[in-house]
Amino acid sequence: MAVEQLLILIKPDGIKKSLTGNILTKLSEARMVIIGAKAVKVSKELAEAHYYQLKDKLFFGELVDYIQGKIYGEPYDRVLAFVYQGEDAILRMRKIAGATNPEEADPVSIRGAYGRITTKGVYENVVHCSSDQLEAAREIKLWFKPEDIVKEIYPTKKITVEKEAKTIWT
Ligand code: IDP
Ligand code: MG
Repeated sequence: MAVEQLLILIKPDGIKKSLTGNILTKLSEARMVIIGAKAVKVSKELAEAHYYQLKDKLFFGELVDYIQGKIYGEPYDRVLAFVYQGEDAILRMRKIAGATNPEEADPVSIRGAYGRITTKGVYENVVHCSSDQLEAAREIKLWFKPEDIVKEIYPTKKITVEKEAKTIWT
């Protein structure tokens, strides 16, 4: 058994349906720990980078709109992003999340219980769950900065950035 990290996203349909609590409760059955958490307004660039492997699919445009929450608008056009860590985390969390197609997913899984297929054919399946360790590392580095995670899970380095505009509290 290996300790793994993975990225979980509560997608905009999960936010819209007010399912955050239900989803986190369900995921907690796996006894993993959360080592990073934040709300993210997803840019087109981030959405396309996250789903780059699906860029040739016919549903790619709709998928990018979906993860950006375009069809829901304010205040649902965002996702909640989590980094979880634990023994065999990926396999165990994907089991709780359920199959990609919500109609084929175990009805007791998150996607089976709460997902739907839209009339446009997008699988609105409520959560994203990394599929393997390589993808998890790529996704976690895409969504989180090293300082946003309470543990150093991947090697880091220090760089000095000069004259970079930064927003701070007034
Ligand atoms: P996964 O989320 O279970 O890892 P992926 O194949 O990585 O599944 O697909 C990413 C997301 O793209 C899915 O979660 C779902 O929202 C959407 N998607 C995948 N396959 C289809 C499809 O055949 N039709 C419509 N949407 C799909
Ligand atoms: Mg995937």
